[in-house]
Formats: sequence, C-alpha cells, structure tokens
Amino acid sequence: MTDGLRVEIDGPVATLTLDRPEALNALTVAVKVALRDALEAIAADRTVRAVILTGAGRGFCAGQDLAERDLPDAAPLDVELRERYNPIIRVLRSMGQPVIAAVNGVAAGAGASLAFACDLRIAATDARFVLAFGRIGLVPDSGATWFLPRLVGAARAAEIALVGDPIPAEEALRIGLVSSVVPADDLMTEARSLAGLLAARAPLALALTKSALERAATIDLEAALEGEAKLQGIAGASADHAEGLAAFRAKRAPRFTGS
Ligand code: LHQ
Repeated sequence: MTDGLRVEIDGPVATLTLDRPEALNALTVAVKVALRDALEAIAADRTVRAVILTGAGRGFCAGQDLAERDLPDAAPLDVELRERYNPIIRVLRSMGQPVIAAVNGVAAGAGASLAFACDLRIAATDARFVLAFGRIGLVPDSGATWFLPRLVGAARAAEIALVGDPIPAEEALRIGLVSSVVPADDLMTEARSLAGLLAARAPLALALTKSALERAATIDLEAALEGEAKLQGIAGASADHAEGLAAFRAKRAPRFTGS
C-alpha cells in the first residue's frame, strides 16, 4: 500500500487498485508517482504475466484531483502532463504484460484515459465513462484523443469528446469501448479469470503482439506485414513456441516460461 495505491501480486497476476474512494480515486501527485513506479516495477518483473487496474469503492477514477490543483505549488498543466501523466500512459503501452482495466464505476477525465490506455476493458453494470475535460474548460489528455478514435471510430470519438455526455456501461459495450459488462459483484472474479487466462499464454508472444498492435496504428500495411514477419521470427525461435507445438502434439496444456 503506497499513497492511495494498493499493489497485490498473486502468483502471475498483479492487481493495482487506486485507493482514494472518498474522492472517487482522483489522481494526486502521490498516486501518480506510485502508479508509475508500480507499473515500471511490474514491467521489469518476469514473474508477473498479467495486470489488473481497478478502483476502490464506487468509482474507477475521477481523473485529476481537482483539490490539488488549488495548491500554490501545483505544476502548470502542461508540465503535469509531461512529467506525471504521460509516463504512466507510455509504460502501460510499452510493458510486455497485458493490462486489464476492471472499470468498477465512473471513469472521468484522465481516469477515462487510463482505462483507454489499457489493453482490455471490462466494466461493471453501473460503470460509466465521462470525458469531463470539456466541462472544466480543458481538452482531453493523457492519450484520450489518440485512443478514442482507434477504439470507437472517428465519428463516435468526436461525439464523445465534444458533447461529453456520460457513456453508460451498456452503451460502452455496444460501441466497443469495453469487451464485457458484468454485475458489480462479479467484476473482479471476471477480471481475475481473464488475467489467469492471459497469464497462461506465452509471455513473449503476448509482448510481441502488444508491440505489433501498437505499431500498426501508425504504419501502412506493407510495414505491418514486414513487422509481423520480423516479430514472428523472434517468437518462432522461442522455447515457448517449441513448448506450444509439443503441447499441441501431446494434446496437453502448454507450460510457458517466457523464454
Ligand atoms: C473529486 C473529484 C476530482 C477531487 C470527484 N478531484 N475530488 C490533467 C492535467 C492536470 C490537471 C488537469 O487535469 C488533467 C486531466 C483531468 O483529469 S481533467 C478532469 C478532472 N476530473 C473531473 O473534472 C471530474 C470531476 N468529478 C465529477 O465530475 C464527478 O465527481 C463525477 C462525474 C466523476 C462523479 O459524479 P458523482 O457520482 O455525482 O460523485 P460526486 O461528484 O458526488 O463525487 C463524490 C466525491 O468525490 C465528492 O466529494 P464529497 O466530499 O463532496 O463527497 C467529490 O468532490 C469528489 N471528487 N471527482 N476529480
């Protein structure tokens, strides 16, 4: 437990819980630093194979802690983004392990961006996404303008970002923003089950797949085809690929080691 963030490692699955329920887990400097440190440590930990990000209480994350913005030593917004938010988004995207956002309640402002930056999102029935930036005269940040069009298409992204109406969980499911919606009481069971499934996959192949998907967003088909060939060369030479083939032939479950 550090400064509003709970870190639990259970075998190959790490669960990060934003833990300031009284403020809907709004992000203070301490939480942002703790989250970045925890993600960087997990990224370097080969024993962790899947990550869950969730929130304590009735909210997922209400974005920037607005009370902290009133403090005399609060950094200018652009500095705060460059120094505290953007590094979190970068590590979420670059770490090899898949990250699941278990969106237990409202995800607003940079809290929504955090969920968008995860690889997979599952939501509780009463979760909602709020692009709250415009309501306080700000622009979407922490990757929201990059992730949204890629997740839901340009037209829907413009509607969400400009109009800013809350998106309830069922609507988020319909437009592809989340991959499933489950009753609140089942959310963590579902998240752990999905994490367990991912943790049983070949870690190197998952990491390479993440990097291929990331790169594909900014390159043409020719470059994507060549990039896939290069990554497949790496995956194909791995012990996990040999193990996967052996397990298939022996009709047994594979035991991947990440090498
Ligand atoms: C909060 C917050 C909050 C503190 C609820 N802070 N206490 C990056 C760079 C640097 C600076 C600028 O920003 C950014 C990116 C951003 O994230 S900008 C967007 C910042 N976030 C917002 O504008 C969201 C503000 N919150 C809301 O609009 C509502 O609270 C939502 C829609 C999230 C939830 O509404 P309700 O379910 O009705 O809950 P509530 O409003 O009653 O909030 C519950 C408590 O949480 C309440 O405290 P209280 O002591 O009255 O019970 C709120 O003050 C507190 N809280 N958000 N961001």
